[in-house]
Amino acid sequence: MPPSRLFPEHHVREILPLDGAWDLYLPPTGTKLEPAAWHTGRRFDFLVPGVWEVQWGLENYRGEAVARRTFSTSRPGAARLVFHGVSHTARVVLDGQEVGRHHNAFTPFAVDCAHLAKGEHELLVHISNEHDPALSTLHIPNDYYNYGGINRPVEAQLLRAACYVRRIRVIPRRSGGIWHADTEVVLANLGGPGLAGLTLSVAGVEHVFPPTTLASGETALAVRMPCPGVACWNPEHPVLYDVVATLAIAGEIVDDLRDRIGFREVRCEGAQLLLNDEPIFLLGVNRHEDHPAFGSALPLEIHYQDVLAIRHLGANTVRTSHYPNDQRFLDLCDQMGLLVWEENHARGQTLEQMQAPLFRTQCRDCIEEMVHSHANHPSIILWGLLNECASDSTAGRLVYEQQIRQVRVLDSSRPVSFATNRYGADLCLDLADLSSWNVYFNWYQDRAPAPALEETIAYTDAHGGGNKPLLITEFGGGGIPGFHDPRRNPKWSEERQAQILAECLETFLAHPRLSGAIIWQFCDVRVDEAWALVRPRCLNDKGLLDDYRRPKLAYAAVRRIFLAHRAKTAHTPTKPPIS
Ligand code: ADA
Repeated sequence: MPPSRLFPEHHVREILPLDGAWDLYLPPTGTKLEPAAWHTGRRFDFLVPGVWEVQWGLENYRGEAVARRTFSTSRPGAARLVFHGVSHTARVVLDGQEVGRHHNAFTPFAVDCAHLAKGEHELLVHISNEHDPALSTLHIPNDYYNYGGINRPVEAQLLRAACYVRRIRVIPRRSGGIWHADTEVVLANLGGPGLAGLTLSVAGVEHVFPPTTLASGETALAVRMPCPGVACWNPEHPVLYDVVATLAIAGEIVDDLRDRIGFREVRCEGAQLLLNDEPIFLLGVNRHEDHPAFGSALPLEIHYQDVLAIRHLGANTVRTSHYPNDQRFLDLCDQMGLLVWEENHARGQTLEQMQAPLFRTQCRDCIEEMVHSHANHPSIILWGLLNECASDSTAGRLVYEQQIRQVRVLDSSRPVSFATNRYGADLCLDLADLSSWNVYFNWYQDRAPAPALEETIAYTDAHGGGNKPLLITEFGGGGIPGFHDPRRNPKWSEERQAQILAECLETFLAHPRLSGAIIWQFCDVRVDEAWALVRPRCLNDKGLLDDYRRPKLAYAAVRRIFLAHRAKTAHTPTKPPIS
């Protein structure tokens, strides 16, 4: 099993995991590392995936570093280096040559090498986690932490030929009473023209494409395949099927790629969100990828335990606030039946920040990488973008329009939304398929949930969000773990946090206009020090669990409400089993 997924993606392509022991070099002083003199820096032992903030002495380091390792290949030929996440800006140097650059901690990238010699290779990754708009407009001092390091797995892929299967895309569609798979396979050719034979198998049904001459670059082949007899994917029965593309050149199998899919459709009809034609209600939590022992480089075990905790809570949904998540977490959601709102990486950007030229291109790349790499996950039912950005200005609206259009072009099979807090001023509600509100009734705003919700609904319906599903995408309050004062019941106490969530949930779950309520947030997370004065302990402590995943009072309070709600709506297909 490759370290990056929960199942083998290849049987033919040879995978060399590059996780484990690396060296990390930091500047001898300051935060800038002279590119050619990295070896004169301070050396640390570094475990990949990992962030340098876990090192003693580097807990607060923000600057440049170089991660280095060597690896050996047993034969010469074409190869790929695949990085599932470098936080946050990377320059890749292989055997002394720069071979790739990437920005954004939360999306994968690959470097193709048309020829890699047999033997030992040196791999350097120049990394920065600096807050510098000239480098990254997406990583700003934020209400979560921008770590430094290689936060997701890395692998070298040894190809058997210059042509390989770059990606598979499957959109399940039901028509004429049976499921079909609308598939597209993208082949890449790093060499001269080649005659390729491609076989695609979807849920056991096979399609052989006519032989195709591959020019260099990308070639996309598409086919609609009927898949009779398959079972639907839903949270109660998250049935997954294999998709395998096998590539032959001159009759010899040279490459393969496997993925997993689920047969389900999501759409909005009037004010309802439908999963396989049935209305669903999202009972959810927002989750950051963060843990005090691992930073953003969560090991599989933490992803798994988080899914268990979310299911035990009685939730059926997780929102990947505020960036694309690790594939292994999405794999777990697929197979354990959690619904996912996945979003691009852009939180709380001002209009000025949104207008920086780099912001547009970096968002564009992030969206493309997110959709290309995650589109087959049946658990992802919604794409989100631009959380709490400037949707209250006409110039901001242009950015919303552009990004929503981009998502729809890349994927026509899922609704798109954005979470807004611009109550009374939002100019973009008409653009999205669903209206999604971040509200902090009884926390930032002393507004009782019931009347405040009515006002929010009336405002939404009058400003472009009428006749569309409506979600509450964030609500909650701070709770400092272990701070109890049931008598005075002050803000920041566990009692008050539980009370705020319970009052909001009772209102939200009873309201027929809503299609979901997603709590802020799953667990406490580290934030940037710029937020220190409104974030005790420099953590956003609105978690149901603390940062080490120990439940606060709110967890049990929410669980009671979620379970009671599920018991009342036992007929809906949205209940993952509770362990
Ligand atoms: C916002 C934002 C979250 C978090 C939250 C809070 O709604 O989307 O990232 O900052 O507020 O805790 O205030």
